[in-house]
Amino acid sequence: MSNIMEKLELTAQSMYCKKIEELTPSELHLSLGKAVMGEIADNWEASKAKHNSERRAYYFSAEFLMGRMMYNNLYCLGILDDVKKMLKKKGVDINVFEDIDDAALGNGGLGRLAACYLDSAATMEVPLDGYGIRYKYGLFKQLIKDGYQVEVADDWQRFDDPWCLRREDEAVTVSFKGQTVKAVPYDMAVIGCKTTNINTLRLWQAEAINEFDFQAFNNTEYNRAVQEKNDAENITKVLYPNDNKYEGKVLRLKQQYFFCSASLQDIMRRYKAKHGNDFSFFAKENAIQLNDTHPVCSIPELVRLLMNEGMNFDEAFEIARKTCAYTNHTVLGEALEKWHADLMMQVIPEIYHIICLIANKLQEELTAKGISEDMKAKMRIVDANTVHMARLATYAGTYVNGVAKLHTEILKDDVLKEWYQVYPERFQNKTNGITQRRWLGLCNPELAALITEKVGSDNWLIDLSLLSKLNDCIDAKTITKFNTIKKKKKVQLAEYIKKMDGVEINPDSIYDIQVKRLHEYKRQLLNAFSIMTIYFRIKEGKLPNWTPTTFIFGAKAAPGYARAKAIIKYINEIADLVNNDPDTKDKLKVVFISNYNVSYAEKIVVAADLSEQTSTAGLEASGTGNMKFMLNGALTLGTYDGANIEIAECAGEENEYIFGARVEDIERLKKEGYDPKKLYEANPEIKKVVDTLIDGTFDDDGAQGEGSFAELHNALINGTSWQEADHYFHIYDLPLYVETKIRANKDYANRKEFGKKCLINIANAGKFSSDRAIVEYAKDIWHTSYRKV
Ligand code: AZC
Repeated sequence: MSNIMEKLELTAQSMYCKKIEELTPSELHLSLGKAVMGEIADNWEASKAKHNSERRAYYFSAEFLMGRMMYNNLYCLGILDDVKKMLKKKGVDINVFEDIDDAALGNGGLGRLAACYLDSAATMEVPLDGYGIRYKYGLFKQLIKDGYQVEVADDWQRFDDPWCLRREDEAVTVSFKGQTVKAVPYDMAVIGCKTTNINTLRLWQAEAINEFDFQAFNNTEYNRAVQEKNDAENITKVLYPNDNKYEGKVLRLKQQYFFCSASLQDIMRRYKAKHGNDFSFFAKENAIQLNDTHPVCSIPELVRLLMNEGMNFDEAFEIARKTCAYTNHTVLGEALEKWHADLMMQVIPEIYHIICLIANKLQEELTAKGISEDMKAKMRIVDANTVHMARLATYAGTYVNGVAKLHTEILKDDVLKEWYQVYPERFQNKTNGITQRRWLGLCNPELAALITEKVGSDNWLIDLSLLSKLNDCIDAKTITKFNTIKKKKKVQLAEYIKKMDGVEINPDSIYDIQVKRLHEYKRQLLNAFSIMTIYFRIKEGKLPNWTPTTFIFGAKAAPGYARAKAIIKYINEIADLVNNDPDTKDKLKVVFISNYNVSYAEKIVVAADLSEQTSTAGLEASGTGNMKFMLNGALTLGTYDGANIEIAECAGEENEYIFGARVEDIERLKKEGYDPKKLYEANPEIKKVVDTLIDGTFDDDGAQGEGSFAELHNALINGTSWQEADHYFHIYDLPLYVETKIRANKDYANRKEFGKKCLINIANAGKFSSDRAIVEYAKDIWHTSYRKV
């Protein structure tokens, strides 16, 4: 420990000629980061050597949503409190690191899951390293202006990046048709908890081979002089800001191929250093997990690299097939990647050629198995000039997994139905998880201390199943302690919201929170409608015993997603109305916080009473926010969907607020012919609420029935040429949802009973640790070693 402070002093001195107390926050961040990196260097080297001597796995992901690293790293090293004290002695408040931006190299659930998995693998001593992209600009920052989302570039590296080591010596080249670039690795240490194990996240940055063309410069062609540099750097310039939506752009395909090729070359180099040109051990020593289809061009790329080593196609294919496994994260059609063959041919023709060979091989294999022509047609990897990446991944890999029980069932019965019929042994479920280090230990030290007291040790940090011990100590005293902690976290969140968004909220009100990406299927609009319903009822005196409630929203919309943006504006219009109406302003408060990200989430999930998880049944693959809320004692107000189902199974449905149509109901409604217009016309309360989109209640920027609110209204009631009315079943679920919300509101008044439910949720959250999930991957898919706790 004193070691760290000495190192810090030296770093501050040598880098800035300053004493610790004189450093600016960003200088302190860099110096302390460097000091920590120095401290862990030996363990990191030792871990690398160990992983290199055994079977190991790699997590390939276009996104790693790491969040802020400083607190987490100090926490996992077990020195956060000490560093805090030592800094305090120097008159420095450790909260200065709140000025440092998150590393937001991901969009939402999929990227954050990758980050939780790296954390868990390090702690569970699974030899797993991550491979991804070092975007210059991460996910945009969100401002809210006049109720609208405004996007600003996220230049996260402006604080420098002490956690990454640039490894120039291990750079490789990646070629596209007509362009060859350098891929430079940056290594980030992923520090385990209560272990000396440290894993690595290697992120690739694209750079030019020749940065500057002097000839062109001399000819006064200044743009051409730097053209190669710009063209290369553009590849890793920015993260595509889409969540659950595929964008078939050349640059995106380049990003994917770029990091896959670089990572595979890296793995091959390491392998060759051990075994030379004998590739017979490759699949025995390496497992590659493909995080969604974004890295699926790894399969043909691995085949290509092996063929370059002298292997024939069939041999190379067998190795690739035994090495790769694929995780699916969504059933939404618009998110399933399908690349246009022409585009692929234009960018990576050799890869396209290999995909065609794989596609033919599949057809031969299916013929040999006696599969019908009809089914074979449905399984084509290349069909009508389109490459189906999920099919490629399912065929050319060991396993395919869904991310919650229901989701895996839907893959088997629907999305990948034919595949399940032919290759049933390949399908697995791996319900998602979250790391309890960041999502409880670090963000809720007060609750963590209570848990440690009750469990008898802090071993829950590495074995979350120990939480079940809490089941035996849910007494009046513990409930009171829990309620006191919750109140404290609510006060802290109120202060933070005041500071960040300038809005005052009442910590004695219920905090009913929905934070996640904005998407129609997640149904933030349903939540908005429920608030309007309650607003009208309060005004009519129909809810005399309503406990004051603060509805908190946080959500980024993809910049090109017009409806999502309209929903943000609509929520902000509701906030304006209910927060200022004298009849309701003490009973309802609506806040749309801006720039929801990992660091904001750490303050939010700890303060929630109700966790809104309102997706249309069958559409949210799992959800992981739901788990973060549960672990911190919020009750789920949600549909029977994704991991909500398993949450309710673990904690008991009587301890959650589950509402609405289930998958079977949705199927039935679709079959019968769902008619939202009829429901809307028959129910004056629904009509009044939905019509606030068009009746002048709200200002859609003077659009008066012609703008984005009217478009939302029309999509709900009439549908469009490309989508049936109310595709996401808002109108059907609204009355059920409102009644459930009112029931939760009533229940909250009984503080003891409600607190008891919260504690039961915490006690039964053990399953949702990403430690459990990562060990399942290690056992069932990768067959690597792991820690026995
Ligand atoms: C998300 C799913 O929507 C979410 O339900 C799941 O919890 C999460 O992955 C982790 O598995 N999917 C995505 O973020 N998908 C894309 C393509 O962005």
